Amino acid sequence: MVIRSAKVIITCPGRNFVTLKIETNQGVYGVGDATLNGRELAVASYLTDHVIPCLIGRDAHQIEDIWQYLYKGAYWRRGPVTMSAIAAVDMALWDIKAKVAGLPLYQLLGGASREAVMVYGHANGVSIEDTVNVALDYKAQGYKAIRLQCGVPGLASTYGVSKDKMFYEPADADLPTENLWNTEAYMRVVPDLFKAAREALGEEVHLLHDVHHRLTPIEAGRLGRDLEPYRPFWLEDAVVAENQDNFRLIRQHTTTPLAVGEIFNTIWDCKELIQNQLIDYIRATVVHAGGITHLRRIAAFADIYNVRTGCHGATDLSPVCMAAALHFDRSIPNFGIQEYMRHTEATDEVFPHGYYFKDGLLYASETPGLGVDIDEEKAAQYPYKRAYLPVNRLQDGTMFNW
Ligand code: KDG
Ligand code: MG
Repeated sequence: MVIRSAKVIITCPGRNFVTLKIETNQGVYGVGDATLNGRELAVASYLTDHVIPCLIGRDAHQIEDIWQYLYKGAYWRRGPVTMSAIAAVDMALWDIKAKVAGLPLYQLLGGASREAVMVYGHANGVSIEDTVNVALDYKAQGYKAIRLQCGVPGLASTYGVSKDKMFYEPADADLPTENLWNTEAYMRVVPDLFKAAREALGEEVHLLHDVHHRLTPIEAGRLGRDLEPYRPFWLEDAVVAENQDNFRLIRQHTTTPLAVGEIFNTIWDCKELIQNQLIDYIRATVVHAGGITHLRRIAAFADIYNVRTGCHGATDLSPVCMAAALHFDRSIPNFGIQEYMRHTEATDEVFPHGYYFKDGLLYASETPGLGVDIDEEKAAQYPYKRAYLPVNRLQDGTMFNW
């Protein structure tokens, strides 16, 4: 079965998504997510101009060899653009293989290690009270884990706190929005948020928080320690991670579990973090970390160091990526949790899928393949619209860490 053709589909049903569709000479096709928030067209070009010509005529079953060919053969390795493009090819090929086998993908990845996967939802609010009220709604909907983010007193806007309670979309403008940041005010409000949330929500529900890389290691150590009485499930992206030793310093000061990795692209970004047991959860996900093939390698490596997975699952990861992540999550032994942010209705219509949410868990589709498709006619109704993630500055105007 050889690859006959492949194309890139760009659509914006509320936000931009880039999807690769690979067709074989036997009529079977597969889809892969290639969305890189704020840099979508770079991946689209990488695929159309540089990858697709090399795929035509190859055996669609040779997933591992095609992965190695695209990674090693390009000479220029790693990076989000390259790895998102490779991921899209990898997802589409796994989709094809599972369709041909007549099995939902998780069956080809070793079968189910669990029936369904625990997810966390996002409770956002301008104030502590607002956030706690939204978190109570999530609890009432059956969520077992909830991420808490609230506005920082004195700051007009804060990255990670959405204006919309149902849908969170950080890529909000034709040119980057600029937010201001105040570490001291932030370090005061987050422990108060967790205290109020524990009191309102009780002991059973897991509580998470994302720092979005806005602290130094010693500040993160302090925040982790201040949150310990409220037993957070994790503290995410506490610091920037280019210097993996940052996490050693945090570890010396707190037992709050640490999660990082949504912007990682390969195992090399987290090798030291994992083998030195400096983190508890690795958040790399299918689309930005080289597809199912490479993410399985990262997870297997993490497993021997007691690090569990917590795949990124924000709205910029399309339903194609979410479907792939759920088959992966369902199969691996060291699954921890899956992030889940609802897509808009228009997105769900462009990407019909079989996965569903029930009682705090997501269930992977049981149809052969990934269990997700793209409706090309509907996709064509939503042309690409440039959108950027915001930029962060300290109040004195200095460009900040992340
Ligand atoms: O593209 C960036 C977003 O996906 C990211 O800001 C969301 O931090 C995020 C998260 O944890 O979902
Ligand atoms: Mg995050």
